[in-house]
Amino acid sequence: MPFTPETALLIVDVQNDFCAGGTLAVPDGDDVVPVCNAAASRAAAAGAPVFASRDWHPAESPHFSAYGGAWPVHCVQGTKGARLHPDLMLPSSTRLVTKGDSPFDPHGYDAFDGHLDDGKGLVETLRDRGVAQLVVVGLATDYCVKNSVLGARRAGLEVTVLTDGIRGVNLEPGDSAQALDDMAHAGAVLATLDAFDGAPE
Ligand code: VGL
Repeated sequence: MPFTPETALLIVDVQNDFCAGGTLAVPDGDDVVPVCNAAASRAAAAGAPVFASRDWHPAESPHFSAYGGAWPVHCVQGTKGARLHPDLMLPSSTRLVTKGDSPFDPHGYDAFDGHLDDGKGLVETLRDRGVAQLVVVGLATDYCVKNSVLGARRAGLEVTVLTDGIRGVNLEPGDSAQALDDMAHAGAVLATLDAFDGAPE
């Protein structure tokens, strides 16, 4: 089932703070970058729209342990840590989905709770484009990837998760395996990029 104009690619939170040297570095997080780039280039070639979500927290976010949340400070609005990984090569038409920017929401994991630069949500934006199918890659398997996939399933989208294009935090061993189970249970298909969209000649 390759990319088509009715498919969208969602690249979740491939930001400096989730990669090597970041404040919440996901083990081997950088490994997703080449898979994201290949998926983005195949999506663009097929006329499939590309979206990149970003965690975009206020400096005093309830998501951070200093303010009652679970996490070290990361992806603070306007900082280097919040920028997309410098090696990501995305089509110029890629649209950013901003999430986690509320000073009140302690989670902000689901890109479907986020908004585009025009203030619209992802569901409405995808519906306007006639998109019925979503392909998901990025960070982290056990948080924002999982929650965005579940959000997409609740919105009635067909979802494929590219397993070679995701990596997990694994605060507890097995968290990523559990997340894969949860996504599959919700009806998401798990596949590698090449299985989803055969390698180009
Ligand atoms: C994420 C942990 C904390 C993610 C965000 O992007 O998956 N993980 N905040």
